[in-house]
Amino acid sequence: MFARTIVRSAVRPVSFTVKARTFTTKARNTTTKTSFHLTLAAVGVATASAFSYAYLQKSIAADSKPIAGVQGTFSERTFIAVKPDGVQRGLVGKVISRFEERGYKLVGLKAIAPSKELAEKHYADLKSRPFFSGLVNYMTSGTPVIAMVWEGKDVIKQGRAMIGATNPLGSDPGTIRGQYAISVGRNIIHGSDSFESVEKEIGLWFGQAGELIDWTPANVDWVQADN
Ligand code: IDP
Ligand code: MG
Repeated sequence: MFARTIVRSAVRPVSFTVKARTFTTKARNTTTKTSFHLTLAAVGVATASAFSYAYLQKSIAADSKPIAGVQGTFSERTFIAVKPDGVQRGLVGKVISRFEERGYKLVGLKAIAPSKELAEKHYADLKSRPFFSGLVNYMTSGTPVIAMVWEGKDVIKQGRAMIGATNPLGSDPGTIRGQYAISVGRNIIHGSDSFESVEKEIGLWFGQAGELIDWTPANVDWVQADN
């Protein structure tokens, strides 16, 4: 797709010059030569782009771990999402900073405006609750959700502790909800509550191969070692 776009835009000026050359014979030769060279250049650029695109796709580190990591190890993972109210309020950076500064490793990140189907599946356990349809509407407002996968020691439990209680009235002031939210219906962030939820939620939001990146932080021993 990328290569096709380049070919189309690079070739367009050539067909324009072809029309103009009918006025004089001399100009025809020059223009034809120029057109030929431009076409060659366009083909060259397109081919190089196609190759480098294929190379880049291939060179991205494949995720070699189970989708949720291994529970109870340094590779344990959790699914964290800044919900649409957090995005509208410009709190994405604050949330990312908290997890980064704590020492966790970001292995997946994307902005996604969830479909109704995705929101309903994500919150399937709350289907019978009176606020369910309002919850789905809020999640599918068209404002993106910033979906993330974080990895590190005890990240599921620690992630929940950092986020704070579901109802901000009960969230400790140092938690994310305790600092940034006042209403249970607009509590800005989601975090998986168990290993089973992590498996389900990462599968829903990052289910395609290659969406999570396995990498080693340079400071890994300074952050994770137990001695
Ligand atoms: P959690 O997000 O802390 O895991 P859950 O009980 O799983 O809490 O609820 C999922 C989401 O549903 C909450 O984060 C909140 O956005 C919404 N929610 C939960 N309880 C209520 C409620 O009583 N009224 C409105 N929305 C609620
Ligand atoms: Mg929950």
